[in-house]
Amino acid sequence: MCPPKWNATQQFCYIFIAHSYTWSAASATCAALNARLPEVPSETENNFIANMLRTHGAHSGWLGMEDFATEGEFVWATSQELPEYTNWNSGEPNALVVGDEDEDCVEMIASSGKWNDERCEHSIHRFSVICQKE
Ligand SMILES: [Ca+2]
Ligand SMILES: [Ca+2]
Repeated sequence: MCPPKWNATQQFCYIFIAHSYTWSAASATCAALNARLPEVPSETENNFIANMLRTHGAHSGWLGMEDFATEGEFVWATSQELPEYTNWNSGEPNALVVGDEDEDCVEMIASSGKWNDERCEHSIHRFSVICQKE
């Protein structure tokens, strides 16, 4: 059973927060709700998250995935485990370097549900956070 205002799948509860945050601020926002940024085990969950983003008119949303420990090796943030399921956009992750920042965090693009590594401090046009919990 999910709390009021949370949306349920068979595996998780999700809530949409209409605010643009950096990855670390988004992660802290979810942690404050005893939740986390979405970690995606399957296409079913991926589609559900993408639909939530589109329903709310969001451009994209952060996922709980980063390559802080080893550049180019993206892992789920809470478990630090390599993903079994991925849905990278064509040519991603490309680890683009912009200024002093490499792309170490992962966003889901709402229109396609595809993933892109992005600068963690980039919050422009990231009009949303989705949090996930058991
Ligand atoms: Ca990187
Ligand atoms: Ca990228």
